[in-house]
Amino acid sequence: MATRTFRIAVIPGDGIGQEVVPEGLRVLDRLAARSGGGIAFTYESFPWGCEYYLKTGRMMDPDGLERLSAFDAIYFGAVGWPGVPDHISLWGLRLAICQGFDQYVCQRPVQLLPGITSPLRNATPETIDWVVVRENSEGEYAGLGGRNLAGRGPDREVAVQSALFTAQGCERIIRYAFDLARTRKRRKVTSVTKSNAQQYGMTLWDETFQRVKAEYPDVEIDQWLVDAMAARFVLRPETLEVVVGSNLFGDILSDLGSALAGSLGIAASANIDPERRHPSMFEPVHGSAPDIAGQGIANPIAAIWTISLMLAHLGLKDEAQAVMDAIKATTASGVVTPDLGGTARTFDVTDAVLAHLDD
Ligand code: GGG
Repeated sequence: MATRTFRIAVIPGDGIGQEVVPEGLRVLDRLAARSGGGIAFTYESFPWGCEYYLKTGRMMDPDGLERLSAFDAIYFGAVGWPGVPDHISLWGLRLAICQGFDQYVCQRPVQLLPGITSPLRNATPETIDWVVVRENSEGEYAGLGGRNLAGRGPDREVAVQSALFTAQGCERIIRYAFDLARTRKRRKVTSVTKSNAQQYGMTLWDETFQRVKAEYPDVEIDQWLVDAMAARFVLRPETLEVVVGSNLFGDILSDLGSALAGSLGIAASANIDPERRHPSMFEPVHGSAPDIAGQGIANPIAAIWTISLMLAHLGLKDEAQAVMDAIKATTASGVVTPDLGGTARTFDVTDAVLAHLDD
């Protein structure tokens, strides 16, 4: 049997990124070992992040994208650390890769796993189960603007930050959401904007949504304003299936969704180039968590669930499902870290996942 080898670029980044990424790699190694030579993963690790910045003045090397382009996928941990301004670290690494590779989809599943308690009174794994599709290439993260006119005097500086919405950018993310809905148990897409107040960019989004939906008569739709949607996440989560929104709204809503599913420590995400012109990048939603970094208690579930998303993207559907099943068996058995009310350490949780992979 010929071995299918997948080349993975590994960027642990900062803080707990360095603790959870090795746990995800343990899962990949176990899958390779149990495949009997069917699949293999090779890794190259990149030291980029805030420590690298403090040494070199750069979050990643100038030829970083070129080097990453040789890989089948990128596995990323977290970015951000005290001592480096957050906008420097975010733009220098995560956004440089997502935007540089036009990974215009950020897909973030929200699912209540067995054994985990949601802060919502009546939540069940059936009522908390949807996907946030975050536009990942433009919108509020276009980086357009500036700070100037400081010469006007102390406390009178002016800053401008503009959101960019293009018809093409809106169409491709909305179309992705509709296509995704066709793969889900309920074919439904909910679009989120704030077009009553954001009367230019977000009306373009709304109009594009209306145009694209005509091509998907089999998919149910609704369109909500983001403030009302935040309340709906809490009050009527069972009505959600695929939620598509701008870069900023998608980011905020997916954090809310993760909290409702029990913890940011379980939330996975995939930054995808659907056209596969470039490698896609897979990362837990959580950041570097300086408050718990180095203690060995970071929850590895988000990083391991992220591995499942990566496997699915690489065409390894059975392996992706096996990882999800092992995660669910682990949470159901109560082997969880302190963010979920448990006493397990990072390593213990991965050990349990690996044991369930062998069930
Ligand atoms: N693993 C995700 C991560 O490190 N995120 C850092 C962050 O601050 N992200 C903000 C954003 O992507 O909007």
